[in-house]
Amino acid sequence: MVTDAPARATDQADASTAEHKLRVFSGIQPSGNFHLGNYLGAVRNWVNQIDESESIFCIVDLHALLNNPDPVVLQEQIVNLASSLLASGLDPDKCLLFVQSDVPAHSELQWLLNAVTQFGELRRMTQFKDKSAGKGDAVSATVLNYPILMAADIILYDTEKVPVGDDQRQHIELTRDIVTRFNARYGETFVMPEADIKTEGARIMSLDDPTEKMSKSSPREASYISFADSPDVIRKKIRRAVTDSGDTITAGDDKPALTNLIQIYGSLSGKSTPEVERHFEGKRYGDFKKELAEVVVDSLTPIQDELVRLKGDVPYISGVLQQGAERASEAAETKMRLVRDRMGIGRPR
Ligand code: ATP
Ligand code: LTN
Repeated sequence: MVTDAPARATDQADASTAEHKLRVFSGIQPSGNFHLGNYLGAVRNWVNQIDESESIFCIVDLHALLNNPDPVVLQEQIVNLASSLLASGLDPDKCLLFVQSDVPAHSELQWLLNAVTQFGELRRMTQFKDKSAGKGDAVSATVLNYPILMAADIILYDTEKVPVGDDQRQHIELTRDIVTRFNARYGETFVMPEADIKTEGARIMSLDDPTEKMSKSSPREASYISFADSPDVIRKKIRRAVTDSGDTITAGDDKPALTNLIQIYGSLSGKSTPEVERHFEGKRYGDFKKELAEVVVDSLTPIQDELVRLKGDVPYISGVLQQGAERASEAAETKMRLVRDRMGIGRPR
């Protein structure tokens, strides 16, 4: 069970004791179809460490506004994502799961952190460069300010470890800079978080373009394997996945497509890249893809069955999220009182 967060801020000495459970926080956007990259790069790692840490997971609906979602669709995506997370193994008795906007402290802290964040650091973020490309001055301010909200999400709960995929490394570096600056200016207030990025599965690429990361908000369905895909659709997508020239099943810098498929196979079957290469020595691309498709289907089917069951039980999903939000709010509010105090805002007390 997750206990009260606030003790953490002043309780760093605990870190060396045997009972200390690391505070883990991560977020995911309700921005489209939960896919294999989300699972292998992030959510599977959330589940794997749930017993030995105090975990908080957040469906970041405010971040998803970046894509201008239709309000009705956004609500559906929140239910879908919550169901996918629970079905993937996030046991609500062992972690907090809630929706970001249900805890208004996230947006409040985001505004306050603007005071210790520079325009130049935001403009230099790779994600800002990618998502603003070609838009000129019309680019939404959410794209620029996005990493400050992410920093607020993380540091509000005295987070020590942030399990994410490789694409979030830079945002966590910025979060660390924000913590350093805030603590230096206002006194020790926030815990310094660290990224937790695994070597396996941290960057799953698109099936139709191995130079681009698999992404929820991609308009190209063939680019990702969604947890909503049927076994036949999964088999078809893998059969049509692009490959590299040559005929051996080997990874390498000159073989981005095969490297990606080998990564997926290895991550799901628990094999290293050399083991996968050995397993497919002398085999053809077609044989590899057939076996890969079966490994993916077998791994996803039990999660998908549970996902369908949960999705139909909106009152249950809503109850889990409400309970998560209530408990997160208590921790967040205690932290916010300290932050407001440190910054000297609010009426005199
Ligand atoms: P969007 O396309 O809307 O940005 P996304 O698919 O990138 O969505 P996020 O909600 O931004 O997903 O990310 C949730 C988590 O999944 C993050 O920890 C992120 O690093 C991880 N993740 C996303 N895509 C991949 C991927 N292709 N490989 C590994 N991890 C990924
Ligand atoms: N920016 C992340 C999602 C995200 C997040 C967070 C991840 C929002 N807040 C806090 C970890 C911790 C993304 O786009 N993947």
